[in-house]
Amino acid sequence: MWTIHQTVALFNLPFMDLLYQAQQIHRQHFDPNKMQISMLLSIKTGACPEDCQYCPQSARYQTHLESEKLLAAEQIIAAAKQAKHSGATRFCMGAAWRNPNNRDMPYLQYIVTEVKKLGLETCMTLGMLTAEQATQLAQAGLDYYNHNLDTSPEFYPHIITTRTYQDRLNTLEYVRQAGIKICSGGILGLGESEQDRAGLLVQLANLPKPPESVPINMLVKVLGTPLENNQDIDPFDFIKTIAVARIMMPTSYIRLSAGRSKMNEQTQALCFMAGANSIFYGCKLLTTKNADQDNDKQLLKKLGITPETYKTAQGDNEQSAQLIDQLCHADTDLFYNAAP
Ligand code: SAM
Ligand code: DTB
Ligand code: SF4
Repeated sequence: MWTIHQTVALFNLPFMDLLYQAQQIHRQHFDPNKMQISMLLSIKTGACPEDCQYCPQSARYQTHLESEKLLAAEQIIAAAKQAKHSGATRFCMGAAWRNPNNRDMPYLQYIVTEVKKLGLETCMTLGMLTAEQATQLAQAGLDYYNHNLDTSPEFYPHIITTRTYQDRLNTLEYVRQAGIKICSGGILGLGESEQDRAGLLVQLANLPKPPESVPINMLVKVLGTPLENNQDIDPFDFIKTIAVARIMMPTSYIRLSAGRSKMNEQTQALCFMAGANSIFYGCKLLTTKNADQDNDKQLLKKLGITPETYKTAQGDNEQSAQLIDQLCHADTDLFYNAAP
């Protein structure tokens, strides 16, 4: 079990010592030159009843976002095909819900089955789940469920009041019990202290089993949200948090998640050195701009990093070959374009 004291001690290490330790641990468990590539699609956008202060999709803030109802299955499957074609191994679908309605479960199960048939890993993030809903998604074959703890238990009530930290932990428990892999992480730049960052990582690392995937997001400041004028986080503090996460959760994938469009190449490279080995690729996150795809291809190429392959039941590795090909021939543009 990790303590706050131990975690803060890691944060206090000299930067080079911390990075060296993280990189050593990283190399014990992963190929340092491989990157897991996920693609995101918002399957239901905006008009969310929750009050998460960072989120452009909350109905409480005037963010100039066009709401969209749940997408039609054909639209989702077409986007998944393009993601596969671009070389992604995982397709993540997000909905701006507090929780899914039971009446939508058969539809969501159908989507999971169809996306899996394409030879992609599936991930959904739909808000809070009941134990029964988690079981239904598991039965459909959902590989990952994303549900972030976002920050420390102490700082959390300053950011969200419409559901509790314990609600989130309960959903993670139902997902785990149903046999779905957990994707859970947080956001930096909410106004939290280093102690809060340590608190978040302690919560994640001390779960009965740490999440298989840990997204570390940098706040995307969206006009109209209460956090629109937050201070930027120092890139070194961001890199340090990745390194501490890597040390505390040696076998989890750490995703350098939202915020890459505001990071220079050197910051991203240091995040990869600190142990980040997963990214969202594609022009859009859920509702905001992602890092430029051509720049991503160039950056990975410059660093000699290639996409990880997902070995499907059919042994289908062709999609990774696609992205490798595109990384090496940056002029071919076959990339996925999410809805504008
Ligand atoms: N509505 C569901 C929920 O909140 O559980 C799923 C979608 S929600 C948009 C998924 C995650 O995106 C949030 O938990 C949060 O960590 C992240 N997120 C949302 N807005 C963000 C922003 N402006 N910057 C960085 N991350 C953000
Ligand atoms: C996660 O941790 N980050 C992603 C994904 N999980 C669903 C979402 C980032 C959203 C950034 C703001 C937006 O594009 O709306
Ligand atoms: Fe709604 Fe999820 Fe955004 Fe919170 S983070 S406002 S629950 S879409």
